[in-house]
Formats: sequence, structure tokens, C-alpha cells
Amino acid sequence: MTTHVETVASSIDEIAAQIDAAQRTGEPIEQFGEALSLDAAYQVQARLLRLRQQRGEQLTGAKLGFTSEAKMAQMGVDEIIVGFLTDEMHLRSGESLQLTGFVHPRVEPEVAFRLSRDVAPGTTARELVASVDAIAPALEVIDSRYRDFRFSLSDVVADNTSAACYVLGDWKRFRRDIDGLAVSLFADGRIVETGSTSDILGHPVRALERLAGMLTTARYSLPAGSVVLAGAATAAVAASTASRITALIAELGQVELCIQ
Ligand code: OOG
Repeated sequence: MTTHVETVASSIDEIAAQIDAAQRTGEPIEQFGEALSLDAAYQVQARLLRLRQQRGEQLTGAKLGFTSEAKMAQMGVDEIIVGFLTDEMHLRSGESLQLTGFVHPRVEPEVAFRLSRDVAPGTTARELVASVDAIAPALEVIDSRYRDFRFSLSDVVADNTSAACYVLGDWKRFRRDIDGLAVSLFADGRIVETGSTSDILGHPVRALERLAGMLTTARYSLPAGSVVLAGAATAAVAASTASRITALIAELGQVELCIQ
């Protein structure tokens, strides 16, 4: 006889398998909708991480989503979410992104933090911030696996918060006074989005503080050297609209992605 617990576990595996296939083929899927609770969605996400690790990928960090008004307004979701990053998602600044294999990728400017120590669920906000040793400008490529880039909160969490790739600029020594820095996103040299690092929860360090509480929900620990993306300060732009996308953050520098 199949118990309720087994049924739930198998549907989590089944949803993870569908999202994983969509991510690997670039074929969009339909949303799961009401049937998927937020807790089940984080279980799906943890299962996706396990599938990627079984294929040899390494966990390299975490990313926060919906930490700015601009992103909440663009996507109609207003709760902070967390996803994972792996080594396969990492691109060097100036590297080319092949659009084939993605569903409908978009690019957004981010602040990246680097952790100097292992951080496990239960780490306090203060300990997590104290473990940061470097900051860098970054770009995140997001690619919802759902048709038309539309989703509910649980759908996007199950889909690893649309994480696809990330590009890091040069690391600088961590300092706390990184609010109020101008953020600009350029497509082929033309400004397409502008904002400020203060658009990320009033101060990007608040994103780190929020991550501390969310690691328990997300069910993973971050090894020393991990990257944390604080969430985009501006709306995202479609990757297909340009052959070069650049983020410039005052005092932190710039980072670039070529699109093919
Ligand atoms: C979800 C991911 C949001 C951010 O920086 O706010 C996000 C999405 O917009 O598809 O990464």
C-alpha cells in the first residue's frame, strides 16, 4: 500500500525531474500552481541540487531573489526567495553565453559577496556578515523554465529561483558602506536600467542578513569561498536584445557578458 508520505515524496521527485529536464532541454513547462506548497517547493529545489551534484556539479553559492521593488514589480512576486548556484553556472567576465539551450534568458545586475568560512543552517545574521571577505559587481542570467516567464512564488522557488548563470567582476575587500552606489545596466553600450545598491532592501548587507534565516528553509550549507548574490537592484533585460550586456556599480567596477 502506498502511504501519503510516499506519494508526496514521489511527486516532489517527479516535479524536480520535470524542471530538471526543462532546464537541460530549453523546452518550457507549465506551472504547478496551487498544488505546490512553499515548503514542498524548497524540497523540489533541494532535489534539483542533488540531481546536479549527482552529475558532478559542485555547490558554489546562493542567490536571493525579490530583494528590490523593481524586481517585485516586474514579476508580481513580493516575498524574498533563495536559490543555489553551482560551478557549471559560473561564467568569467567577458565570456560568451550561447543562447541555444535556454528558454528565454534575461540578465540583471547584482552585488556579489564571498564567504571566507563554511556557513551552515543556524548561522546567525551577524556571524554570516562577519564571514564575508570580499565583494564584486556581478551579472545574473535568469531563465524561468515556465512558459512565458510567468510563475507563482512556489513555482519559482521549485525552479531554483530561475537561476541559470552568474558572472563575477573583480573581487574587492569587503566593506560595509556599500549602500547608495549607482547601478547601471548597459546593452551594447546603451543604458537600459538604472538603480542604486540601496534599492536592495535599503542596503545590500540586509540581503546577507536575510540569507542567514533562509538557509534552514533551503536545507543546505555553503562551503568557504561560496558566492552570495544579493538580488537584482533593477529589472532584468532579455539577453536576446544585445550582443554585450554590462553592469557598472560605482566604486565596485564593471562586469560584462557577451551574447551569441
Ligand atoms: C526570479 C528570480 C529573481 C532577483 O534577483 O530578484 C531574482 C525571476 O525573476 O525569474 O533573481
